[in-house]
Amino acid sequence: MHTLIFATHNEHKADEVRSVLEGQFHISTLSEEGIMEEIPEPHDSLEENAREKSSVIWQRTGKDCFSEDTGLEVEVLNGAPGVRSARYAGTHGDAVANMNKLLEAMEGQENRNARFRTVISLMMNGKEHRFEGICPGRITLQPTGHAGFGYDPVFIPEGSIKTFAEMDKREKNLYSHRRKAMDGLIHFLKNIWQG
Ligand code: ITT
Repeated sequence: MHTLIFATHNEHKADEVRSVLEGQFHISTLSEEGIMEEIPEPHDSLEENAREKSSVIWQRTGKDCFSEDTGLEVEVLNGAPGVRSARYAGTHGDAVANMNKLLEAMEGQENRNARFRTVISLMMNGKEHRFEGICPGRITLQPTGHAGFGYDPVFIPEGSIKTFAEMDKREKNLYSHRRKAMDGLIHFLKNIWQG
């Protein structure tokens, strides 16, 4: 089976991606490759940050790899927190603080429209290929559910009445931005590897 490095330290993302791939390709994460340091995300767009992560790992390993960067884009906040989603409240990856800051920023707002956007950057033989996935939905008034990660407890995808944090991985994958971006990646890889 073909192996790809997934340039992430986020085990939740890796779990979701593995459950989409289900035995089609083998995924190896950065910790499994022995790469422990954080890869910087210094740019102002998801596209540039995703490319930074995949190209750093490509240069380091010389192996085919992909990364993804995801942002939550809220309509009344003009697309914020967007590329700053992980560090919206200051500390990288503090999900509770990030959600609290978001709910405060949206207090009294009737327009709760938002979307998750994922950009995947695949590096194969040093050349980049990019895939995008968008999940429209809305922000709840308070966190609900305990599954998933990040902003999942405050996001209801269009077509559902549950937050992502009230769904198991399989159900989240029916709607999710990450799965939609993965569909593009899988289609591309199947064409290359399986003709
Ligand atoms: P990497 O190692 O892949 O960079 P990360 O956790 O730093 O992992 P991102 O920069 O892509 O990931 O994450 C942006 C933030 O958006 C992340 O901290 C989460 O809080 C949130 N996020 C990303 N995907 C999400 C999802 O599917 N559901 C809820 N929140 C999500």
